[in-house]
Amino acid sequence: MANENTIIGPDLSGMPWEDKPAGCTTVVWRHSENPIIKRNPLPGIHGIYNSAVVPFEGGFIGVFRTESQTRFPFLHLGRSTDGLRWKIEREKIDLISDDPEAGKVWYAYDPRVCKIEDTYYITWCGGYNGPTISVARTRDFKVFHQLENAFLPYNRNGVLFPRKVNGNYLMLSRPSDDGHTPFGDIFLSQSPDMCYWGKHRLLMRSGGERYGQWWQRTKIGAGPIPIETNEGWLMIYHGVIDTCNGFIYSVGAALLDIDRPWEVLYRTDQHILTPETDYEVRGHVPNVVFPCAALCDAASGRVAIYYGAADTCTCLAYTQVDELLQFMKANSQVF
Ligand code: BMA
Repeated sequence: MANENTIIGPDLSGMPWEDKPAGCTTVVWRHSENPIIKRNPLPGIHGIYNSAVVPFEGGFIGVFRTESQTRFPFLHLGRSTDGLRWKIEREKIDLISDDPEAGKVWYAYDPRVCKIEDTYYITWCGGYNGPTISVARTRDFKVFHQLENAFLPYNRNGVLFPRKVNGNYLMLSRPSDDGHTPFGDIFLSQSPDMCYWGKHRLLMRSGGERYGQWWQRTKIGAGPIPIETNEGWLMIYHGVIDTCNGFIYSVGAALLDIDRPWEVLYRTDQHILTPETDYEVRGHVPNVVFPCAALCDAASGRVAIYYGAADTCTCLAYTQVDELLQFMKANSQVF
């Protein structure tokens, strides 16, 4: 298939990549050496997963959900020259806050990292009398300033857009409950200053009886930072079904209007990645694939998706943006 180069952004030829294996018929394919961060990666750490990676100073840097034997999650910094082999710091990220109340966050998980202009923003699910969206900024990954929580509890999966649209910062999020939420739709909110958030718009509903979308019928949540393309914002997200054996987390994709991103143009009417391999169906929470970051190369249209597998380890999968857009157009249901 011709490569139409639809990503708007920098070239990143050094990012991880493997061509689609011969005979593979799916639009997303797994890295051959998954997981890239395996179970028990460090002494006393039994899992690193649902984590966020960005290019930085000629290599890659990441904010990692790291769990010790307490299973209480914190964020740790990691560095890599190739995006595959990671050196994770033993100490959690130290956050500075001007207002001690804003800094009172008990736990931290499912981070995303978004570069906007010359600043990197980290959003994560922080505990402030229940889960909500916490935010910090850094320029150098040495000093981290924690900002105000974006929303009231309870909320999860806060994902920023990589540039302002119509003068405002944009954030996707998923209002939730204080437990293993059995519902959830994605909303889009705007802020002039990264402190006060409003103009909350319903973006996408979970599937259900009416739509025949059982893989995403229970809840949905945004994944990596949306990727700007010349056809719209490519949003990769997770969709969940409740079964008699618990939740199953899969991955889907949608395309949002570039100037009015609260409007969905296409949305895959089927998952593009679902738990199938041993490391996805076995682990601390079986049957979870949970994407939190994507690297992409505008020159080649390559996309590498980082996802947590079974709440235990960190994996990679690949797609080609023009192929994914074509797939979405041919297999779309918007609701
Ligand atoms: C969600 C979050 C994720 C986790 C998923 C599956 O509610 O807690 O971190 O991967 O459940 O356990």
